[in-house]
Amino acid sequence: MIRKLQEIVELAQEKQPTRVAVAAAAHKLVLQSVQRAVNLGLVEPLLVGREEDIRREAAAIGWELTDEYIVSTETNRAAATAAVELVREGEAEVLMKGYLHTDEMLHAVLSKETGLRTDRLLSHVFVLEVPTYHKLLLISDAAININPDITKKASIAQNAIDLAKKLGVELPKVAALSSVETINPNIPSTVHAACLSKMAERGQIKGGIVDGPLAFDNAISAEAAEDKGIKSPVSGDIDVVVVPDLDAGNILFKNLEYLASAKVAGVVMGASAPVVLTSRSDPPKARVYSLALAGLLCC
Ligand code: COD
Repeated sequence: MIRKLQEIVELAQEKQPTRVAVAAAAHKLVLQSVQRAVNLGLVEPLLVGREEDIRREAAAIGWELTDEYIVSTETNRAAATAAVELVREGEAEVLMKGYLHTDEMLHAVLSKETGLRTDRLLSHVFVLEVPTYHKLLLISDAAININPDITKKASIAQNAIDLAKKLGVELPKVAALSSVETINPNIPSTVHAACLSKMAERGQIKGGIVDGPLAFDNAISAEAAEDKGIKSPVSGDIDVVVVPDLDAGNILFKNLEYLASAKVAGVVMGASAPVVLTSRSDPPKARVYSLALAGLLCC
């Protein structure tokens, strides 16, 4: 079982470099992270965007690009479409969001005619290494599905379980989160969480143990659960949290990243290829971890 993000980097380094199409690549932070990943032997990039801008930004970080790295397009929207097309055509194995808005990237990915859709829901999974927790913690969905219903949450849980298994967790433990651990119809996430728990028991979510509703303290700490008299098969040892909605998930992961010094990687599951969807303010390190994670998932 993988316990550190650095282990993901090391495992990805054992493989051939992953061919990555980077949409809207003309930005210093984006190029720095791709350059770092190239130097680590993780990726072989196709940088999609305005050639002039890509060359200027690359020169600013001292990266002399060879022609075969660049695919020239005029606008961000065209870059997103072209990068998705490179993945569809098999020229690239992974799609990476550069300096453009998440929804712009996702619309290209979700296009019925030219996107990377499958019969599965696309959902994002953050993989966090939190210094105060004994294993990697997966958080989903904090980046794509805004206010998912129960059916979507079941798919979100399934995608996260599938990723946890790829990271070597045999039987992932999932906490379906809410603010309290008893069912209150006035708090819809408690009802959703209880349903997810039952759906896993009935085989509608496969390959993991799902329990909920759990508040974050009872999910993370067995003592906290015990103090409240909660008997849960996952408390204190969870691999995955399924969050009530995008806002809650986003606040949770940024909290852990900024206040608890968590290291972060992330990937979109459910598309025909892994998609790296880092935020525009993410440091190069997070992007490199995400590229390594995506590399591990493809092929
Ligand atoms: N998986 C698969 N198909 C989907 C998904 C999904 N997660 N979401 C929508 N679709 C399909 C629908 O079935 C439909 O066919 C088509 O895509 C359009 O669906 P809409 O109209 O419901 O979706 P949109 O286009 O309004 O929005 C989809 C987004 C993913 C762009 C939207 O949910 C979004 O903006 N998410 C938040 C992204 C974001 O800003 N994240 C930032 C936080 S870091």
